[in-house]
Amino acid sequence: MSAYPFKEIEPKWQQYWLQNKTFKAKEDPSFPPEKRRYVLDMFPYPSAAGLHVGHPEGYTATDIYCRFLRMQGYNVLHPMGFDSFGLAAETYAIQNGTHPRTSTEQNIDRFREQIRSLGFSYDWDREVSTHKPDYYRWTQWIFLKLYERGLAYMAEIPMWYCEALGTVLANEEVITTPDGPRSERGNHPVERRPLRQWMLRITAYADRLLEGLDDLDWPESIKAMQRNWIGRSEGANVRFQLVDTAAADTQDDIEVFTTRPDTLFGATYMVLAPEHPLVDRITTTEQRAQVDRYIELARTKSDLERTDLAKEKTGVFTGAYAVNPVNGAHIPIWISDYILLSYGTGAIMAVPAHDTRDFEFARTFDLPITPVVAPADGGAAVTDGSEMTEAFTDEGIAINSGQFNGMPTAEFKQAITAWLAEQGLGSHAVNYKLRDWIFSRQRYWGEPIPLVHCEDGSIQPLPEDQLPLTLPEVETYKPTGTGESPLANVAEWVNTGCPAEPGKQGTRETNTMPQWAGSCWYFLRYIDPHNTEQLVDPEKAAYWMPVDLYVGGAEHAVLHLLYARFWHKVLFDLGVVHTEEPFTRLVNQGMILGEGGVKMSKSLGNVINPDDIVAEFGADAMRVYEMFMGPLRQSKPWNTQGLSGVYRFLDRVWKLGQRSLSDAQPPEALQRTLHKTIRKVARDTENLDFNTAISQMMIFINEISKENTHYRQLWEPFVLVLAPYAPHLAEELWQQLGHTETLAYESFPIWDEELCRDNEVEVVFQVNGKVRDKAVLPADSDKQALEAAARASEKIQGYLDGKTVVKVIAVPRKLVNFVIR
Ligand code: ANZ
Repeated sequence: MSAYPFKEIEPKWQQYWLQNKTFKAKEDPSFPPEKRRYVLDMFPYPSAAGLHVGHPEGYTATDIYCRFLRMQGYNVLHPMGFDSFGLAAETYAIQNGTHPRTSTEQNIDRFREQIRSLGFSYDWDREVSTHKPDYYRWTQWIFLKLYERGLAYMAEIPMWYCEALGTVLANEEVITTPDGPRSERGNHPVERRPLRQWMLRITAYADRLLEGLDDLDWPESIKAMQRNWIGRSEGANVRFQLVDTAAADTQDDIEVFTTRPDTLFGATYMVLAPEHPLVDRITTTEQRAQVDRYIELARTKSDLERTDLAKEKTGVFTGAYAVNPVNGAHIPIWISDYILLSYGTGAIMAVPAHDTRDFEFARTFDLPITPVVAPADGGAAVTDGSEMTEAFTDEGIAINSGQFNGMPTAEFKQAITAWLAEQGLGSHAVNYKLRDWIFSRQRYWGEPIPLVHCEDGSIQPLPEDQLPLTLPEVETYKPTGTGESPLANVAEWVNTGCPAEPGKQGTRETNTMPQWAGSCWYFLRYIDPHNTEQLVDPEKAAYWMPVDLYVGGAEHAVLHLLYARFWHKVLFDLGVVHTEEPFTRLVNQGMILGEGGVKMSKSLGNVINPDDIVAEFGADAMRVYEMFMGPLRQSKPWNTQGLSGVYRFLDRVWKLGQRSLSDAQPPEALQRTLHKTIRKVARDTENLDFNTAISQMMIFINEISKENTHYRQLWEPFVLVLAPYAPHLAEELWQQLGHTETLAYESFPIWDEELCRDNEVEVVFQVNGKVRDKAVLPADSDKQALEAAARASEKIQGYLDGKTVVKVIAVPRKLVNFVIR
């Protein structure tokens, strides 16, 4: 018998689904809210390289899940589109003169082809591309709403600028080298220059962005990253008077932000960021030359380099002194690059006894160290700073702190903050690491910002009925060399009327939006992609939103997900959407590594092209293989042998399907295997544990292959169970069974609990001896099977993540224990 003819089957069913619009989603009111699901993939950037094997991993996972849901009677929205603005198309345009639209749309066509060749069940009538004017019209509309609400503003921001490339660079485009920061492209020197930028006031939403995380079903690690990124700190702002000297203007005082106001008695010096505006005014004549030199040096360093804990501390004394408000001590004021201008007030009180960086700085420059906190557990209190070998950063009990001695840290913080407020010297303060979002790019290939700078100096929004403001054609995509976008060269586009005052002149904003913009809200447009009156019909949005499951790579842990949450909250405030959060459940697929466990990369020559796999083994084999490689959330290496194994499994299924069917009653043992298979596949698919579902299907096929008779009663349900995973093959087999319509909406088989119940035991999963999860498993599961089941548990994965498993103890019928370090 010939091998299974995937080359005929697969295109045939892809055509069928497309022509019959099998997966078209409708807002059908007969589905109650709990029977509607919105399942979303992170849409791809259509790069010239085409799809890589990482894309189909997440896409296959959601596709299986969606196909399963439809068979469970859900109404499913599952769309796909393209994140099609961005730098790569522009760089290509500069090199080859091809319009970015042309190359982008070619890439999109190729991506769409590749995605379709994998048989995903998208509703293609909802496809969007962020570079299309009927899409970005609404991106611009959202920008206008942000502007109206005071959430978009202009500011001079120090930006990385590369003289040689004549352009501004994003942080990601700047690399750290021994010769200072350089451009990733071309390795040219770069420096910070203040440039006019559009900013979005995401900081106004900091607290809501934090609070919203609590109720989301997201990986804890991603939530933690978002919390750190927002970086909320509570403490106090404290004002220090300057000591009257010839140079210093004693009218000024220096305000600092501290999370440890309880250490005020231990503040033995102060440090300002080199760019702090007071530096110029307080520096004494003797120190001026040194200070100026230091400031010049700091300008070329990135924030990351400046705050690197491991780095040698550098700094210069300004010659000025301040008064410590609690004890009247005169303390010297230094500048150092470990203080960032952009955080807190850009100045600190240094407490070397209790802050690691201050400690190193004090040791380097021989500044006094006064301990003011002793360990609460009564451990040996160091009262003399000269005896300290490192800073004591824990909380504890106050010492060397006058009337506050003996007070525990938390209480002292409150007491001193109240005292400072009474004295008019300070107040309770909250600080965020989160900065406002620099939202403009000096580029061509992005959404134009729909604002006009009018003659009278005012900035006027374009009236909504003039949207979309489309990109003009330009002669060159090269940056202007002045830090302005190439759009600045197009006089006939730039010069326009002032929208507010007819007859008056204006010039258009020439900066464009960053690539993040379009991806902040695309999931809303899928809901109503052809609406010319509204971004989305609120009723349709209410039907589908929020997204029930969002699957994509962990590389978007912070920026994309934070920006999208921010915009969603603004749209919520505008009444466009009815939920505060866009994505209820988030799953990050693990990375697919090259054979041998290393990253796939062009230079290693180990990149796998999905097209080759589809051509040689078929789309179903590719899908099943990628899901069989290991748990979805874990990274795993590509393995060609594993792929052949999956291919042989599908080939066996095909060949079984070609046998003649018996309508006789199958033996009970086989019925039990079938029902266990149905149950396992249903449960595992619901939990996205696809690898274990597939192995159960393999077990089933093994069992029935041993029989001489091929039973319809076993085969029909199996074909349906297989369908979400290998849909082309399943459709073909279903047709061979005499059905004339797609199986996409057939009911997923129901298992008989009675038939599943033989010989099962509850097994507990432990990590370092603590029970962390349990599962009901076949009583005869061997050690390997037990370990595999434990590793497939999401809870256990959480504990193993990033840890080294030293030993695995598996006791059949009882437990699995992971000893980790
Ligand atoms: C005195 C002190 C004593 C501090 C102590 C810490 C420990 P987080 O928690 O990250 O918010 N700081 C304030 N502004 C800074 C700036 N612009 N650049 C660098 N460091 C800055 O950190 C707040 C603490 O970081 C502040 O509390 C301040 O040092 C420092 F035992 O003040 B602390």
